[in-house]
Amino acid sequence: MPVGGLLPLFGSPAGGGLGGGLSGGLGGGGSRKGSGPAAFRLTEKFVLLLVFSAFITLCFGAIFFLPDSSKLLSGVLFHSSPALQPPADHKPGPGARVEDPAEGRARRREEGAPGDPAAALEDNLARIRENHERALREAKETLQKLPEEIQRDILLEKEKVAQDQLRDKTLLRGLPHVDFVPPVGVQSTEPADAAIREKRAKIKEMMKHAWNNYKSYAWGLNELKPISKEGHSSSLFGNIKGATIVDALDTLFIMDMRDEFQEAKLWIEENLDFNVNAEISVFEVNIRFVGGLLSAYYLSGEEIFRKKAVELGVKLLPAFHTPSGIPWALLNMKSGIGRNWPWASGGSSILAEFGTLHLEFMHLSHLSGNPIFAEKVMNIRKVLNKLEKPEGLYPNYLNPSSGQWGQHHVSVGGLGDSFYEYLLKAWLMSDKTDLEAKKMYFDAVQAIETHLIRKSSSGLTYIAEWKGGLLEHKMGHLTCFAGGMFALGADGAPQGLAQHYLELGAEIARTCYESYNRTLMKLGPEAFRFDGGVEAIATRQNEKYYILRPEVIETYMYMWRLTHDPKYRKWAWEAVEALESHCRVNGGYSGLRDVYLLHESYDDVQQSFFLAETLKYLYLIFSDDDLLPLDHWIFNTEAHLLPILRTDQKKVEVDKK
Ligand code: DMJ
Repeated sequence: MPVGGLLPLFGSPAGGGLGGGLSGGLGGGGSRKGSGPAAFRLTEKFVLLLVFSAFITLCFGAIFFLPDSSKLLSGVLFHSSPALQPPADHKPGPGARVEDPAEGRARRREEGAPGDPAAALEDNLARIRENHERALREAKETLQKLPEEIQRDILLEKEKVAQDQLRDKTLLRGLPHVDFVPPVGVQSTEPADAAIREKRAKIKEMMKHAWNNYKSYAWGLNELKPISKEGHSSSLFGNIKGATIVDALDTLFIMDMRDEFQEAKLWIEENLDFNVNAEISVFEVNIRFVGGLLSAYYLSGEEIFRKKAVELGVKLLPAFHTPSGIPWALLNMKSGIGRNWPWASGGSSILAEFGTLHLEFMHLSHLSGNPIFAEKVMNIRKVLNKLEKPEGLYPNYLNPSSGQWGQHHVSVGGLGDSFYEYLLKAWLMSDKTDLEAKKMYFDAVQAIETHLIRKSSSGLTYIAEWKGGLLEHKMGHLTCFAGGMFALGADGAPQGLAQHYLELGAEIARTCYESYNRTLMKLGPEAFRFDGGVEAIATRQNEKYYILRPEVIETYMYMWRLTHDPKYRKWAWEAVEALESHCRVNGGYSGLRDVYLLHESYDDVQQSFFLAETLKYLYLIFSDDDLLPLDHWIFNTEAHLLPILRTDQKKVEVDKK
């Protein structure tokens, strides 16, 4: 795409005029609008002038007001020139520690008498000298920057200050009053059929086994190691604690495990702390923690969950401090400094990560009365809509600085998956008023069908991966969620296509079922292939593991709800039996290293999503449809519940008292 295509966006107040220069600078090509001195705008001239006059003032200050200022000036201005460095005999010898000026002052203060006027004067002068040195350094750095970069830095800094103010305000003043809307369909009736009742009870027992073991051996930590019987920590959450507790909340609630729900709530009140000095994954923390807390609030009406969700949402806002507004993947919760995964194509952000914030952020605005969260995610959409898509497809990588795509890899599995899911659900969650999301979803699905969806020689439909135009005939376990997505979206499909999308969902469900059925353990591998004479089978050792993932069961749940074809209950029950035979251990449930072996090789992790998703979807398959009806609830990508925002409820009711 010509670089100029981005300019109108970045010229707008939201884009802040900052990316125009950057995209021009990085994108190369001829359309460097706004670059070169002739094109300087008034503000840019003004900034340059300011910087220059600050520099001159500092030089004068240094000459006239500092003792021994000539030495200082030469030290500061010419410190990079070896000819002007102090003689070698002034340097510390090998092994000697260099004393920093502040340390020296402190030492001298300790050595001298208290209140020594000479020491105080020396102190003051040294401080002035350090400030001058810093100012000169900054002025020098600023002079080396392009005017566009200066302007961008000013805007980012302004935004950072505004967000810090918002955080302080939100946390100090408390949240506005919101009328709690009693949740629909959270008290389900027992299924009439005794066999189904029994199966449902069995799944609740599985939840108890997972929860009780977590409680016994890893309470308050993120996850459980069911073989070692101790806590498991994952770098995805930095040192935020309690991932299993927050992820399990809504499953406990709908399974009517009220005592467990109360102990989880108490732990959250007393221990859940986001003031951690560590780097977290913005995506994971959003889907599990923000999603889990929002869901618990909407089910129970307990204010603590709303408060914690908004507090965490505010903490995530600095991730959006990038020139394009596309957030960083990783964020230090204390410093607010973000970055991307080092392995991601040229410093790119990941489609499935920045594209999976929308649902939670819309609800954060709804519950806090502050539009900032919605603005952030709507800006992501705006950036995406300005970009040209190769063959109508969305690449997995997008550079947050240039606002341009990285590598042209496309996937409906890892790195892409939940972006598509959130387009569809954004439309549904808006009570079908967000027509932009609907269009983006159906356009994307059409391109996916044309370029990625294929049939194997025996007739299994699968979704391949696209690597810059070449197909890799592999489908991930993660990709299996798409069966449910196609079926859920069928209702709103362009004319005449509803039945087609329902059938496509059923075909994907069948393929994913086969990926389970063709293993010895009857649980699916991480990825399976359709080449070299195989179909729906993992051929590489590092793709044979199963980590208690939910996607196949998630698709069975949607297919069951939308068709009531009994085969989905049958397949789901086969999965329950396989989980019980191969993953259940004394200390909880464990993932498996190879599903094609006769004997289990455990990975020793009970993933928090096993309680949030796998067990919840299984429970729903064996419940009547009046439990969490799909026309009232949306499941976020971690199976947390968000109510559809009815048109008449969309305005937050702020208490005017
Ligand atoms: C979950 O955290 C979510 O479902 C996410 O969208 C994908 N990965 C895991 C489960 O496999």
